[in-house]
Amino acid sequence: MALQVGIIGLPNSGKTTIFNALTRAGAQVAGYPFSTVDPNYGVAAVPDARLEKVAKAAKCGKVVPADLRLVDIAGLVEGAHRGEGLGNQFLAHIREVDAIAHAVRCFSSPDVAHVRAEVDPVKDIEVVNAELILADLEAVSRRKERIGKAAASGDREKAREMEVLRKVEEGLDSETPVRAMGLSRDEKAVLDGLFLLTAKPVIYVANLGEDQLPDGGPLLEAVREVAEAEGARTVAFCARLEAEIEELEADEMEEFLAAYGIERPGLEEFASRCCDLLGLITFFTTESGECRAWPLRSGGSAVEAAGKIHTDMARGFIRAEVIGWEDFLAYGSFSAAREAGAVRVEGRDYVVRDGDVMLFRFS
Ligand SMILES: Nc1nc2c(ncn2[C@@H]2O[C@H](COP(=O)(O)OP(=O)(O)OP(=O)(O)O)[C@@H](O)[C@H]2O)c(=O)[nH]1
Ligand SMILES: [Mg+2]
Repeated sequence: MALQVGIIGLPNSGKTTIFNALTRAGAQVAGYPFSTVDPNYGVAAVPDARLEKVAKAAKCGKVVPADLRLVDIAGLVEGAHRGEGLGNQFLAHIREVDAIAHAVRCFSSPDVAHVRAEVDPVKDIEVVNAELILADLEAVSRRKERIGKAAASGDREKAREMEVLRKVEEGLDSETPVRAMGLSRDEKAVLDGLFLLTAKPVIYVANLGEDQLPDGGPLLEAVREVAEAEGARTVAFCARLEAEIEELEADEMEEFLAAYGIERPGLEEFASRCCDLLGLITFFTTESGECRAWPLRSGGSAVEAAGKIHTDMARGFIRAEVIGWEDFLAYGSFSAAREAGAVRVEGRDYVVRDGDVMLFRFS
């Protein structure tokens, strides 16, 4: 199963607008809460300036960016862990994702209902995070009940699990998400089967109003502070504006962005941050006139990379020729780079680096 990022947040925070802008899926957006009930699944192309450069150097006619899988989830309200709103459904959908993009409303608009009288992104974040923490507390307490007897009667593995569960419970009680508890690899492994919501990596997406561009102002500052406190990143953009510019040609887009004082579409940064969050790196191929970016888990080997392209390539793997993307630009082809002695020959266990351009030999 390909890794996916779930977009969560309060109703009317702009989740579906963000999802549509990235995936061009055209899912329903509305000014009333709970316009999304069933999750929307979509695939976005990850913009990558390196890919464009490699394609140009290799004179490739076709450019295929890496995919990012997104899920747009129903809005959450206070009490979701008890089943308020679309609570339980919402939580079940979050369990399935590998990372979370938490959409936070910073824009004010008289046409778009808000659960409170005024826009307060910090309170909004607290409401959402509190629900996730409460849901995790329930999961932990259920697990404790389940293994309590075994742990007490000398089952060492269960006793160890109990120890970790107690530690996590304590942290959750003091409102710390699991991801910010500094757990060891072993401790995390013990928790794996529980699919805890606050253990998932998160990025905050501050959805700004058109009038808050380009720098976001005090509301964005406040979101950043909350994010930093738990070691998370923030991206900020105006989702509605970004959705509009997605429809434009490149030069028109630049003009449009410049009018708002923006250098680069926020969606681009968001997509690439999502890949980081999922622990993915990118390698490139330039075969048969097609330049392509492929996602690979960080630490992945050459044979795994080959398997991304085709299972046969992994099965019959002989060797990989590798050159960093920046070095590749000077040559434009593997044959030219090979002649200059700039290509490395690597075996199946080679750990692929972010930005490698690769050519696989297989039988
Ligand atoms: N002014 C302004 N309005 C926005 C922005 N982003 C979204 N909206 C509007 O806010 C409303 C809600 O947007 P949605 O994307 O449907 O919000 P949602 O979070 O998916 O809402 P639910 O699915 O109901 O939970 C729509 O009317 C959008 O047009 C923005 O950046 N600025
Ligand atoms: Mg929606």
